[in-house]
Amino acid sequence: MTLISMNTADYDTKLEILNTIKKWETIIIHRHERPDPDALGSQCGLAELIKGTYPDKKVYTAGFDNDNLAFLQKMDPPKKEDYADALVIVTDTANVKRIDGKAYDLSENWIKIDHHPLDDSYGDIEWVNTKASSCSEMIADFWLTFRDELVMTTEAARLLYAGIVGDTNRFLYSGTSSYTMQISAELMNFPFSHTALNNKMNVIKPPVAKLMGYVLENFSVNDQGVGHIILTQETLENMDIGDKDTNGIVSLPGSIEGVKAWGIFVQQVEGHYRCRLRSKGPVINEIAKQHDGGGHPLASGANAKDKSEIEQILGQMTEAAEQWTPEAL
Ligand SMILES: [Mn+2]
Repeated sequence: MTLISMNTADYDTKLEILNTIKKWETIIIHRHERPDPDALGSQCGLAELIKGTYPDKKVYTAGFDNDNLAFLQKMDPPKKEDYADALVIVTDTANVKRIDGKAYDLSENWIKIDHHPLDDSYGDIEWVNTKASSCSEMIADFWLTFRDELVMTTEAARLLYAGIVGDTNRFLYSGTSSYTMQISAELMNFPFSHTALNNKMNVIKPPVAKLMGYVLENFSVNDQGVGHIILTQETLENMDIGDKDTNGIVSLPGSIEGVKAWGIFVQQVEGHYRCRLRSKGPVINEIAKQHDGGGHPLASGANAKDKSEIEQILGQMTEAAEQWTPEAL
């Protein structure tokens, strides 16, 4: 049986995107700063899908390279003058402020493809599907919608699969649907090694392993099930850890008994704290929005200027945790 898209609600938008892609010779794809596998997977996976289908088009990928994710793809950046006559597509990015590679505004023609709750409207065409587990799932769904026309390649399939695995934390998070599994099965039919890819994605550097130990040892949880840890610059320096290495520990506290929601507060070189908020049910993105951030209901980012703002965020999370009743099994 050949799977076709199960997402019929967005058909008109997807068709409009396909027709727009057809019209342009030069296409530049952006994604958010500090990329994760889904940002890179959706960005580079879409680039490969377009190149596989239309070999004559020039397709660029913009943004800074993240060495930790070099096994996915390196950027193929455009020159400034390429924007003069180009279509810009931004994947996995809720607001303009977070777009990586700042030349994006040099084009007048934009498409946004994203699965975050609608925060900042931008783009001439905006395709937002908050039910999708990942933006990579949306790109794969786009392929399935027009599978007679679009050519999926092994490299595109590998990238999109990595994005889905990344954003679902290996199909564990609530965003994982039966459709996510069906799409992933379709991608797995291509001859890349998903085992090798999964192994790469699971690798942690020795300093990160030490940081995991530190987090588990020093993590505190209040009576309402809200946990937190503050990682100061001094702690990070002692462990030879940079802010981007802290990605690997964010989901760690979720498996501790009784934890409903938690925050990892990472002090930045300038002194303020980057806040990574996670939850198993209590909604936290509304809280994140009040502190210079945003994101998904159960996974958000914010910024706190000092420890008293961290206290305030934890207070609000505690209130949300008190109001929350866990789902029955
Ligand atoms: Mn994503």
